[in-house]
Amino acid sequence: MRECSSENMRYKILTAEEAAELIEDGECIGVSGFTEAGAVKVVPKAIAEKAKAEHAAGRAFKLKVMCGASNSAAVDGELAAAEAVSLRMPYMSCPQTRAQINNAELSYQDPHISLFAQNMRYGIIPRVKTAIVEACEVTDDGKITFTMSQGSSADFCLLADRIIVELNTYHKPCLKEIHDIFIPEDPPNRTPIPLVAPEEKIGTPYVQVAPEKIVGVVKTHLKDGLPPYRPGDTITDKIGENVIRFLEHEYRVGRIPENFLPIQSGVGNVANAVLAALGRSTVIPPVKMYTEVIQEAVIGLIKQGKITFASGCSLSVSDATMEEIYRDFDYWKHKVLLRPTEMTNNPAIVRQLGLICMNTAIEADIFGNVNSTHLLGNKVMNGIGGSGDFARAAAITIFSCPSVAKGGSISAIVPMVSHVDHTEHDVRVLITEQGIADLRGKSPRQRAELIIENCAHPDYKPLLRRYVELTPKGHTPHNLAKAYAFHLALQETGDMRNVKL
Ligand code: 0RQ
Repeated sequence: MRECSSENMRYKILTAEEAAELIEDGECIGVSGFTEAGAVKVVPKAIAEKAKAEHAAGRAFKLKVMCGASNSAAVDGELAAAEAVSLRMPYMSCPQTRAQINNAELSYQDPHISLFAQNMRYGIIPRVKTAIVEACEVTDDGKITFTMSQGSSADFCLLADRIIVELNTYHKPCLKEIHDIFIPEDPPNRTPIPLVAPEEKIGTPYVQVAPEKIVGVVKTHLKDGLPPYRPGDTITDKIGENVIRFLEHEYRVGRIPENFLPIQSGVGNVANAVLAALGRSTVIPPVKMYTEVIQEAVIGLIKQGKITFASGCSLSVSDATMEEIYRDFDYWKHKVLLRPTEMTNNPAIVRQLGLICMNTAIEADIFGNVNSTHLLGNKVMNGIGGSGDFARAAAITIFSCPSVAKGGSISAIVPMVSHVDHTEHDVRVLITEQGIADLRGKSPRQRAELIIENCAHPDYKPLLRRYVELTPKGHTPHNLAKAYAFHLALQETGDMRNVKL
């Protein structure tokens, strides 16, 4: 069905090991991949082997690793296992990387993803020396077309001194029809970004680099290897239903326009359940999506006609779905579009399009502050990802989570979050499987009442009410002495229900 257009290309063909040999200790590398989608597949493994050999020989070998966001087991997993990473940016979700971060063996910086590329261009964060990117096509005049994701790969290629391309012949050059790369000028010279609808193309399908920078091409023929879609459980299904019930109500009363608003949805189990519930709604009309990760559940909704178009920076779908997309590419090329994260997560565009943004919390407090990243304040889970980019700029910001975790021993609704990612000013609606708290226009005391009554688990309602009663005066019923009593009970007894107030 396809033939790589670069059979007689000008670039040097390298093995993964030869490519790895180019990478030196202390270097900053920029690696493609956003989830497993579009991740480089063989060079990172070879770098990990090199790191192990260097360590065995008593030599230092650690790299600063820049990615779009979370990356594959081949990138994050193998490099972390080889203890080859000194700094990782931005978002990650890899267990080995997480363990090293939480043991303070690896520096992790977790910025809002929309600013990541601009900050690298400004020199605020380390600039990549070598970009290692997966492409479906690379032309002799330096046009690189990515595969299933963009993230910050275009910026990595433009900023790097040299580029190693993994040319994956499993993917087809026709993918250029679903890519749109637009890199804005830097302030103060930025002109308005000319994007007014999710389906609009405003850039080029490839990144143009100086061909001399491409120091080698490594050929592969590999799928992304994402597992099939996992259906939700009763709790996540109930959360999904509550989110959609809220949106249906807003639509019925006319606070969402007739043709609805474009939606953004986070990743993970809860996000999948929300999308599944959207598919069942007979009230919400077909919608467009302007999001970060286009995940598997979106594909089903596009086929169903519920989502008419999805713009994102990563097409994070199972191998079987990818095959389906290739089989009917003439249909799909009009349904999905991939952009750099600087565009997908751009708060100016989010505000302009009036997105409904739906992301997930680890815990929320009774005033609406949300923690999406940390356990007990000091152990990072994954990172903020794009959730902050979307939360503040959205037309409606919804955060959701199960009301309890770990069999009920942890309440997701607490007096005060142990880490703040999204403040009470950004969080407009909080939803659990218990119900919906619409916080818009509510004072802190009203918010506390709504969140406790509508979102907290019944086991924790009396304890949270008692906390509010402890502080009868003041604008915000916040008690400095007891604010972390729930967390301390968890730390000391393994169960927040043992809290003493
Ligand atoms: O752990 O798997 O060991 O049981 O956290 O929790 O409920 O399965 O939820 O998979 O949707 O992940 C916030 C982490 C939620 C994710 C987070 C434990 C719980 C379980 C996972 P187990 P769930 P999800 C931007 C979108 C930040 C970035 C973002 C995330 C595990 O959604 O990283 O929003 N978000 N990006 O048991 C201890 C608690 C806990 C807890 C849950 N309070 N204490 N453990 N867990 N609550 C935009 C995009 O488009 C991508």
